[in-house]
Amino acid sequence: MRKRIMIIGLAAALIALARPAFAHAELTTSSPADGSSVSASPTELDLSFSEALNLNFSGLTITGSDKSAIETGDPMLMDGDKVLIVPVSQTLSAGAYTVYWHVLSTDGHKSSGSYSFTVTP
Ligand SMILES: [Cu+2]
Repeated sequence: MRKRIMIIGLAAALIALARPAFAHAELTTSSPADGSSVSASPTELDLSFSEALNLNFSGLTITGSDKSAIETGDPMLMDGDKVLIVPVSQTLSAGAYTVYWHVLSTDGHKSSGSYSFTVTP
């Protein structure tokens, strides 16, 4: 327990040190989470970032295991423009899905990445 707190403290210190050089938006959490399994098809994807985003230049695509694109609705921002919310327009069948996100933070920096989750029957 104490070791975990130390590691969290160290990680926080490293993030604090890295901040001036890397102030652009990084994905901090998502729902469904990276590597998670969900039993129900999500109705939306929530991506939390470290910085506020510019909605006009931020978005995502989600693909199934056969690389086919999943239909999504219009993205929106919440919580100080740091959370990108994208409705999922179709029901996801069981399988693995990858989310490819790209964002422009309000400091003018672009960043992108991807993560995956699984829908279980
Ligand atoms: Cu930046």
